[in-house]
Amino acid sequence: MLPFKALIFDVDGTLADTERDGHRVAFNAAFTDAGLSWNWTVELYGELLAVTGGKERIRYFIERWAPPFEQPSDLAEFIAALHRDKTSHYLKLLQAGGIPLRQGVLRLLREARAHGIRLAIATTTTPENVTSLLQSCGVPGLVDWFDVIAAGDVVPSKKPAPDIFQLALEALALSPADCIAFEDSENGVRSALGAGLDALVVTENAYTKGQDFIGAALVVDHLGETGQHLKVRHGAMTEIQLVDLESLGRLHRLVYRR
Ligand code: XBP
Ligand code: MG
Repeated sequence: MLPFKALIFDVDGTLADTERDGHRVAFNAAFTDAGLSWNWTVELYGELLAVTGGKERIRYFIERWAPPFEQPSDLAEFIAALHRDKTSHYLKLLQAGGIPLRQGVLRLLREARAHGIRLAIATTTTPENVTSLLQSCGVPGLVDWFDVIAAGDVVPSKKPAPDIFQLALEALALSPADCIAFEDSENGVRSALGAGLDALVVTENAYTKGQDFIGAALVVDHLGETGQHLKVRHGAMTEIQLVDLESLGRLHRLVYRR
C-alpha cells in the first residue's frame, strides 16, 4: 500500500524542457512581430527566469534592462498583447511537435495511472500551453490522465508564492501529506514547500542546476529510465536508480517518518 494518493507536477522544466527552445523562441518571435529589436539570448533568458509568468517577465525586462522602445500609454495592455502573440507562437511550436517530455516522465505517469495514483499539475504557464504540450507528446488522451490542471493567472500570486499548489491540493481534496510534488526551480521549490508539500522531488535542468533547492527531499538530474539511471544530487536516498512508485514510497516514509 503506497503512503500517498497523488503526484503533482510542475510543467516548464519538469515535465518538459520548454524554456530555452520553446518559450524563449516564442517571446523573441513576438518581439519581432511587434517591431521591437529585443532579443532574449539563451544567457539573458536564464536571468529573466528569476521571474515566473510571461507577462511578469516582460515587465521585469522593461523595468530592469530598460530596452529601447516607445513607452505606450497603457503598458499593461501592451504587455498583454505581446504575451498573447508569444503564446500563439509557443502553441505553434508545440503543435509542430518540437518539445518532448523529459526522461522518465511518461514512464512514471503510466505507472501512477496503472496503480490508481492520481495526477495533477501546478504551473505558472498559460493553461492552453499545458494542454497543447500534453497533446503534442504522441500519447492519445494524455491530458485526460490529469484530474487537476492548475495553471497561469488563476491565482493572485504566482510562484514562488504557494497559491498554485494550494489550488491544486484544494481541487484534489487532498492534504499535502497525501501527495508528492515535482519541481525544477528554486521558485518552484519555495512554492511547493510553502504549500506544505514536503515530499518534494526536484529534477534540475540546464537553467536551474545549482539553484538553492534547500528543503527538497530529493534532487536528481532526471527521473531515470531503464538503462539510463539517474544521479542523486542531494537527499536522504542515494542508492536509487529510478524515481518510480517504489522509491517514492520510501521517500515519502522518510519525509513523514511513517
Ligand atoms: C514556468 C514559467 C512560465 C513560463 C512561460 O512555469 O514561469 O511563465 O516560463 O509561460 P512553471 P507563460 O515552471 O511553473 O511550469 O508565458 O505562459 O507564463
Ligand atoms: Mg518549472
